[in-house]
Amino acid sequence: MKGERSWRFSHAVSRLPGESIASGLRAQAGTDPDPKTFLAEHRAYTRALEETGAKVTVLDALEEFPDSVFIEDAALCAGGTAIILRPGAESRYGEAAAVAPALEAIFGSVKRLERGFVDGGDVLLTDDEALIGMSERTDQEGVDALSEILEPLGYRTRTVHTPPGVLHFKSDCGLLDSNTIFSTARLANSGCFEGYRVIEAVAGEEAAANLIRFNDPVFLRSGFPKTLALLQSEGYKVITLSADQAALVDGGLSCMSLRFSL
Ligand code: CIR
Repeated sequence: MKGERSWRFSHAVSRLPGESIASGLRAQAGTDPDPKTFLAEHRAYTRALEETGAKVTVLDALEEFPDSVFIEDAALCAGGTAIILRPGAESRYGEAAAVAPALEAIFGSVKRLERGFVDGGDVLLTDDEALIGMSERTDQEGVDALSEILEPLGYRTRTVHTPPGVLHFKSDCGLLDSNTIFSTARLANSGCFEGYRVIEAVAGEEAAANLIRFNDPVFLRSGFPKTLALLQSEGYKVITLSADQAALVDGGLSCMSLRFSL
């Protein structure tokens, strides 16, 4: 089933950050994100997705869930199906039920992960494969349960490992096209991308690896000039977007939308 289904999208769903984003989870204490600046970055992000021709639905902020702007962790859209996940952090568990009504309205019905834990940030979809990274948020039971849902949708499953100290599998990689993955060296060196072409992140710019291909452009976090030049030299059309506020709470570009075609 090779084609364009891993990067050509008609729709995206996103959720506004709330004032409570300053209480978002993070691995290391640091500066709190500023809700107003985050909102401005989020608007620029959703507008950029829309400018590719997609319909973008922006859901209201959920103050009771500080990390709910990172909507990708609560659900996965694959093969025309929305799957409600079970996020692995206790404070984020309720985000799954909270996103279900919006996805039911768009898809008509949804499937649900019934056991284990999976954060969507640990799932990299290619056209015919789901690479699922075991991590502090995603466990074997969740991988097994998700595989059972994805296989009838035409995805083989490859269980891979998120490097120690890295929040999510996709913190360190992103899809560039149906056969090409951009990855940090520390992740690529694990051999998890066998069969794909890998473009390695530039040393010192590893944080740029959390990029997304959404229709024609690749969206890259601004502030990584060597990565920008590398991707352009490889022939990709690149749009840079600030995600500095998301980064203060360990988020990036991929986490802030669900991307799919109907
Ligand atoms: C968290 O720790 O869950 C959030 N502060 C950041 C989630 C980022 N999501 C992602 O990488 N998929």
